[in-house]
Amino acid sequence: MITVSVFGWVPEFARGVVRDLRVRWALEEAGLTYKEHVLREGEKETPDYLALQPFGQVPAYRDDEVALFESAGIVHHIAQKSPALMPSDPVLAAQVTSWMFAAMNSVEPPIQNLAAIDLFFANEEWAKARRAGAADQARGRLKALAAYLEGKDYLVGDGFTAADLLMSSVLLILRHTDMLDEYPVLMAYKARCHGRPGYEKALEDQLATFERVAAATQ
Ligand SMILES: N[C@@H](CCC(=O)N[C@@H](CS)C(=O)NCC(=O)O)C(=O)O
Repeated sequence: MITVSVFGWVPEFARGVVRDLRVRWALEEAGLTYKEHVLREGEKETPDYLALQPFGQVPAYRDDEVALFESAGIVHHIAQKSPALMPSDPVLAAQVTSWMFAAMNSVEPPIQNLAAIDLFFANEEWAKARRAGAADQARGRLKALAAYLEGKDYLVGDGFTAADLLMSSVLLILRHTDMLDEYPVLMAYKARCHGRPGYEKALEDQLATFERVAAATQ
């Protein structure tokens, strides 16, 4: 049985972008069922949980063979089991893996940096001074990604892969801005990826958990 650790509560701005969404989505695409482990308050700091996720974050993942953390590492593990996420052709598979790292290492950091400025530090003087530079850095990556995706539906080959799952999840972090509107190619790409039933189900399930936990604690 596959288990994914998730939060039962997060602030409104984070609902629908918590990183267990990527894992839920990958499992939906792969057609694998899972159960949630909803962390109770304070559980993420316990030795048992830190043994699973050393940074006390979600998601953590467990199946009959391995216990894993880091959303991209987990998605990669799931993708190895599923042609819906990873092509069988070794050259294409290597390219997918490369793009998965690109999503995490080249695109997510400037986007996450901008989101942190906007969502956590907006009233700090240093954040106000830094915001324009951080936005420029994010735009630099978006511009390059849009140029690469021009004329393509997906990052690698002809079909959706784990690379698109991660890249479109990273673009979602910008939902509190209208920055993506500047790149119609990326808007269309994100809509293409997020129009998939697997994404919709994963999102619905993440949001349902917050509702269920809230109802149970009232
Ligand atoms: N690089 C990690 C980041 C995980 C992460 O940032 N998780 C957030 C939720 S989206 C979290 O658990 N935040 C609570 C905390 O850091 O204490 C991954 O992709 O799994």
